[in-house]
Amino acid sequence: MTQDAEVLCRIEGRVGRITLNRPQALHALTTSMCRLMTGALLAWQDDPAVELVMFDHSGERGFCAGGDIRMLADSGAGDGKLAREFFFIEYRLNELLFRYPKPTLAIMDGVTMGGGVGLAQPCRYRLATERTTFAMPETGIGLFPDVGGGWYLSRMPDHLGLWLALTGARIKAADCELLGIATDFVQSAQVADLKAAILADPAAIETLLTEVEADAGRPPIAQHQDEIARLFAGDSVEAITAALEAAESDWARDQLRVLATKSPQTLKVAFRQLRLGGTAKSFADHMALEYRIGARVVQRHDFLEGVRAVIVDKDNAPKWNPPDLESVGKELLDGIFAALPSEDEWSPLP
Ligand code: QUE
Repeated sequence: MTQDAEVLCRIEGRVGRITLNRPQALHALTTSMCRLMTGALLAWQDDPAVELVMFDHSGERGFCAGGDIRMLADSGAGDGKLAREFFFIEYRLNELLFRYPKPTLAIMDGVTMGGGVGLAQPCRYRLATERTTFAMPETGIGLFPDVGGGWYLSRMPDHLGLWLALTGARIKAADCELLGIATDFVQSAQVADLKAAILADPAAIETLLTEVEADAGRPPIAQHQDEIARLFAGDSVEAITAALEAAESDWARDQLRVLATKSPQTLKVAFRQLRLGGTAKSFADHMALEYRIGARVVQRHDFLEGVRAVIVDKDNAPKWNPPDLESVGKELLDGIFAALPSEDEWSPLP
């Protein structure tokens, strides 16, 4: 381990500690960060010196904003090889965490989006603070809500996960608790002491969390839960937008305005992805499906254009192609979801 590595993996006391350390990019994940974390987790899973694994981040801002989007777009504009390699390794890490044999803790004390969600959601303890902002914003850049999004979001009540996936809505700690995204809430001012206490006595984590647990307040989304349950129950993205149009509430109009800015291709991909994710036999099976999607969409127009508009030029005026929901046909979607040649398919770590 070196102090300037992009992720710091070390044993402190009886805790394997993984500190995301790329603050200039809000700790967005690179391929080498995923490799380092996977190596540490594999070494620790059979090491009796490690009782618990803790994920946190260095510095003040953000837990993890996602993935190295510029690299993915540069690769996608060419042969896509490095982008596929990133997804392959990242999803293996996500799946390893999903079945990890030791207790795991993610401290989501800041922005937690995309790739950060893939690290935090499989953890047993998922800590939110008043600084937590959670989102799966990929429909805004023509990507898709990956890292297991199709699995987790489809298992949330009342279509709230589908609402998160389609709109890319940003939510705070109380909503994260309502949705089961966070298991515990503490004030960020308590985080340093809590970490020190867990590092000193990881076996006491449940008691320690209970001792500092605070009230996250009222979840704002509860006000719209019934409306989401009704309006996002449709059998297609078009059915959902039709229901929103018919609803004639200010909130429904706001959702329509948001959806109109998103990639029509990604909206339909995400809808199908969550449908399939909700009935997947295993998390690993589902990640093989997400890899097929990722391998395709990373080379398509909407992702390259979305990154240009939102991340590079920041004009927030992407020109999607296909331009509307009606033009995103079944054949296009079938192609994105189709099996890859067997030698290119994703597989979990042995
Ligand atoms: C969708 C995304 C990402 C995003 C914005 C989206 C994403 C991501 C980042 C990001 C943010 C700040 C950084 C950075 C990356 O933004 O995955 O390096 O400093 O990593 O709308 O999927």
